[in-house]
Amino acid sequence: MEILRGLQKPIKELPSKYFYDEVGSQLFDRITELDEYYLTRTELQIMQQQIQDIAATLGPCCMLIEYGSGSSMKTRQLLDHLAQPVAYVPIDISKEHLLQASLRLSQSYPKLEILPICADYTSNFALPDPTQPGARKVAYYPGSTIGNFDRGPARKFLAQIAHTCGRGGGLLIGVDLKKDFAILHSAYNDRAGVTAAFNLHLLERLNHELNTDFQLDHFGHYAFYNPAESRIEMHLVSQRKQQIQVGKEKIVFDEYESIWTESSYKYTLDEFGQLAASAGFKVERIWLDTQKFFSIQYLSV
Ligand code: AVJ
Repeated sequence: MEILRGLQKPIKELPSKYFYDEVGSQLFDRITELDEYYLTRTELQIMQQQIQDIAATLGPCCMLIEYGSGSSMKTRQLLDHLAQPVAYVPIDISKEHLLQASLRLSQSYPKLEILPICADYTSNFALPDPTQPGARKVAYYPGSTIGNFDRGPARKFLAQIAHTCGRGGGLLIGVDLKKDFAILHSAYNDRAGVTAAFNLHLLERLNHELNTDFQLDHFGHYAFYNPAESRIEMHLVSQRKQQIQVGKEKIVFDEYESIWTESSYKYTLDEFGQLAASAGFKVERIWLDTQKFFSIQYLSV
């Protein structure tokens, strides 16, 4: 299985998608409210300031497809301003979250057709047919979650979205930008230690779901910006020599050996433009905050 394979690699790693169980999602929500974590706040600010222009760019009568919709909080603003949206397709791996959010949305937007899909959005899922066929397809991927992908997989995933949306369609995406390393560093090393708790919770989750015996106080949170790779790397560092039982397998840790738990790539506008182009998109519009910390971009197919 994916987790065991990751821990058996010469450089140990765990996929970051496993952060988001119930407690992990709550910890992430607390991260988004931290002073140091500028991403969510800045993206919302851009949305609020530019929503008229964004909605006009997306155009009327589209089918909105959200990748990793979670509780669909940012989507409401979009739905409030889009002209006659035909359908909303939220895709999320967490079923409870997805169905609850869909129910609440259907109460707020009684005329909107809501077609939730419970799936890993990187997998090959089938799009449902809306009652009103032939609508332009617009994907929505906020939060700079694209930053979690390495270059190759990022291109592949964007190309898959381009294919799903087809000619005339597009993608509204949030992309975090390169900036002063100290600001990046603080965003992933907050004083209150919420990011550390979020990182360590991954081990707690493995303990619960795989019956492993990780001791959380034998690992430490370590996050830093790697300029050569343009990414924040988040690690869990073993504080001692230790062995962990994972099913029938023993995983041996040296003192100071790490598990790589997340990458969060940062882009210049040019670099992201090249990535988008290599996936078959054209950058139509870019909206920024005054500090140029974060971007929201509309890419057309
Ligand atoms: C939700 C993937 C965009 O990379 O900044 C926050 C997750 N990790 N703090 C990010 C995260 C540590 C976040 N994304």
